[in-house]
Amino acid sequence: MNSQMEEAPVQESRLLSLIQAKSGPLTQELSLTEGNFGLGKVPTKAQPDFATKMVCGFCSTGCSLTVHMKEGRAVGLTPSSDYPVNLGMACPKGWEALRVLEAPDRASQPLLRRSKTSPLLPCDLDTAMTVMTSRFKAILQEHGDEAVAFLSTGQITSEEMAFLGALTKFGMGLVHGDGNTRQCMATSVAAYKQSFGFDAPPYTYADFELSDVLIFAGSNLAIAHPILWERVLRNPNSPRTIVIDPRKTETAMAATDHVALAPKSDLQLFYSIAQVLVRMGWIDREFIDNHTEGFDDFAAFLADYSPEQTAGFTGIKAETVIELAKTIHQGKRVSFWWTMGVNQGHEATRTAQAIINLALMTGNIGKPGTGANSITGQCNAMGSRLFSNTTNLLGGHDFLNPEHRAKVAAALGIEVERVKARNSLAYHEILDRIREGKIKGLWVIATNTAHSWIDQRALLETFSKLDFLVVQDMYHSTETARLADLVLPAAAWGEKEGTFINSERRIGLVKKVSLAPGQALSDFNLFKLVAEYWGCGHLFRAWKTPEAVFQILKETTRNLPCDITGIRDYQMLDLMNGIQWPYTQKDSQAGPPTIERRLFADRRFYHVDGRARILFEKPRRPGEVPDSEFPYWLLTGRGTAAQWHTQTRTGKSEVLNKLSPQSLYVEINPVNARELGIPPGARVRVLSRRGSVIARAQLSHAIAPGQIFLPMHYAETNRLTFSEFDPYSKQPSYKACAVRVEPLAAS
Ligand SMILES: Nc1nc2c(c(=O)[nH]1)N[C@H]1C(S)=C(S)[C@@H](COP(=O)(O)OP(=O)(O)OC[C@H]3O[C@@H](n4cnc5c(=O)[nH]c(N)nc54)[C@H](O)[C@@H]3O)O[C@H]1N2
Ligand SMILES: Nc1nc2c(c(=O)[nH]1)N[C@H]1C(S)=C(S)[C@@H](COP(=O)(O)OP(=O)(O)OC[C@H]3O[C@@H](n4cnc5c(=O)[nH]c(N)nc54)[C@H](O)[C@@H]3O)O[C@H]1N2
Ligand code: SF4
Ligand SMILES: [Mo]
Repeated sequence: MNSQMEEAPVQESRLLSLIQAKSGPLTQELSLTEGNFGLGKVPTKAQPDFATKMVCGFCSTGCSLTVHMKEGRAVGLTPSSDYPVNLGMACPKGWEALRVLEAPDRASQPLLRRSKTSPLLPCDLDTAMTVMTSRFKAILQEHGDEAVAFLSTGQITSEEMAFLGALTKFGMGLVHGDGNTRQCMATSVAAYKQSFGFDAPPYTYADFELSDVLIFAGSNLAIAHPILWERVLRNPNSPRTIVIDPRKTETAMAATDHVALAPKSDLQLFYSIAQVLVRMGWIDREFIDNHTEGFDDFAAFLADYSPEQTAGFTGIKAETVIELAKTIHQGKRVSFWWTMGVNQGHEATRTAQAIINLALMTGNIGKPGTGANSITGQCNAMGSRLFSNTTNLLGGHDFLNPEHRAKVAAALGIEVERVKARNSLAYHEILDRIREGKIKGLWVIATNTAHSWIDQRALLETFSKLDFLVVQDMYHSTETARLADLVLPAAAWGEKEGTFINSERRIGLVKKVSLAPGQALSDFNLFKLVAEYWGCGHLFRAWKTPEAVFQILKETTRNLPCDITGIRDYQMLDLMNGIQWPYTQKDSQAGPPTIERRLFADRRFYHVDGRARILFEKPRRPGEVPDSEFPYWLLTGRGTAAQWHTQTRTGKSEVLNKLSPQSLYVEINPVNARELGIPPGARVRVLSRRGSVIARAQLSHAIAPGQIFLPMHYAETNRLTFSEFDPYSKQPSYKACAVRVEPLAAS
């Protein structure tokens, strides 16, 4: 190993300088100055202090944070008061966003394991790139183009996602790559595509304040999207807020109504609500006749789902269902919102569509305060849905459609033959192929699979089959990075520029306000390096900067529902406080974008005939349900507004750690605790057919008897979960499996 290289800043390497000459700067320098929006100029210490706005890098709410710069460095932040999303508010994670960049376990140099039994040791970037490209090439040569795959994320910029997708698929010739958005948003994507003809969440955040009835299904908004919950609280109409969740969550406690249904009984519940609406004639016949397809079959199907028939399964009394239907009928502006309680399920796509059907049949769509509204999770989940080039071709196109391939190739200026007419496998199918020994090389970017994937025992066994695992992360200490053969050190949010798309389709800007440690490079620059070392750098000569890529991505959206050809450049995004898609070139000729826009105001959906589809299917039982051996339902999800997922970032903040428990706890109903002889705070063992974990008992009436809840922020939780997937979206069903609880001797 070359120790000089280890010390040397990136820009001093001769090889890297040569690459920069070809592919644009890889520099570590800050380029942000007042007035240039982070684009190009080098600041000096003499420069006056200033503040600059950028979008938060945690959740999909997409709050704007004003970062305060002193002598060219970020010294603090405050929530931006003039941004239409957060209106001066931020949650604890946002406030701590700069702090987590400073952690001692930041990946600051590449780490390489020279043999399967050696430890990970520092190496220089040249070695890292040479080893990575030669190992992957050797695997491809021996086993074919399906033998190397990647797993990416909803947490890097759209420009980076697009670079990764284009590099791997058009440059390196890979076929398979999926992202952690499979764990999260795949159901919404499948549901919207089938129902509306395009993956199109229709709402704008103002709808939270305009509804008079808001229904939240499987969403703990107060914890997972606290600023959106604040928007609900600002609603001046004294709205009915109805939370459909087996647990009495923080959101349910604050809502006007809580419908505590049995886990995974949503589909039956929504069908019974629909049944009442039809039976009572509480439907919008004009809207149904003119703008939908499939209603009559649905109405006939519903005969078997009266509230009396479903009550035994859902645990919800017929009167409550009738009351719910009546509330929807009487509401003037009814909005339906859903998140992971719906998306993560064995029949998730049909459940999401059962919600969409309620909005369609009552005409609650396309108008202020209405909609069938899926809320996304990660800061750029929506960006990954459009631009990750994994299961969709760039821009929301289809790999299997020759016209789409030609259009995207033209927008990118590459030969169309490079765009293979092959769809990627989904996440769990990639893992299956690894298990079968068919995929031997894997590149993991900005996701912590070895904590967040379902059924960890199987996952770890699967990963051990890999010949070569590359993990690209901002920390070298993540559960997944520790398994890697090569760790690539990534710059983080705040250390790079690009765009994110939030839940309401608003494209916002992130900026480089801080320097990445050591040799860490932005994912964008790491992709550039891989392209050069692979020998396909010539394809990306125009991809010099994130903004140059943004211009290319704009072109891929032309004439699609997500057309953003009217957005001039980053500066326009900055000045307009983000812009929602669509915003076409034609729109831009009519004037600047309005601050809030929703879809379907014209009642036209994206299927060729302009009609939405009403889709339904007979409910099924989940693959695992409680029995005498494992008598409890295990629910999982977010435990606190202060922690983010696998805690790699938020776990580094002293403040956030004070706001949340440091080790695994299990919520258990006091009645069950008494039966099991478990006093408050006692240590218990939770067992499923796949493993066991130890947790502290937190007794709470928020969890129903017969159910327990484990937060996903602790690595242990997914040792218990059961691999089952929705057949359409292939999203894991994280929120339902069977477990047993045993008291442990006092400690
Ligand atoms: N603080 C914080 N905020 C976050 C995140 C984070 O890690 N921390 N992550 C972000 C991401 S990526 C996402 S996807 C979102 C997730 O946001 P949410 O989906 O709101 O969060 P979860 O807690 O995963 O799940 C929501 C609820 O689903 C319920 N649930 C479980 N099973 C069922 C069921 O069968 N039916 C119904 N109706 N409900 C059920 C759970 O009890 C839980 O309260 O949060 C985002 N925001
Ligand atoms: N049991 C259970 N499991 C779940 C869920 C559940 O509800 N229950 N929810 C699922 C859901 S919805 C989601 S979204 C997933 C989330 O699962 P993950 O994606 O695995 O969780 P994160 O902790 O967000 O991992 C992101 C990783 O990227 C790194 N990172 C952050 N920024 C950057 C960057 O700019 N560049 C690079 N290269 N790395 C970066 C972080 O350090 C971290 O290691 O978990 C899923 N798992
Ligand atoms: S609500 Fe989400 S986007 Fe807003 S500050 Fe918190 S984590 Fe960031
Ligand atoms: Mo998510």
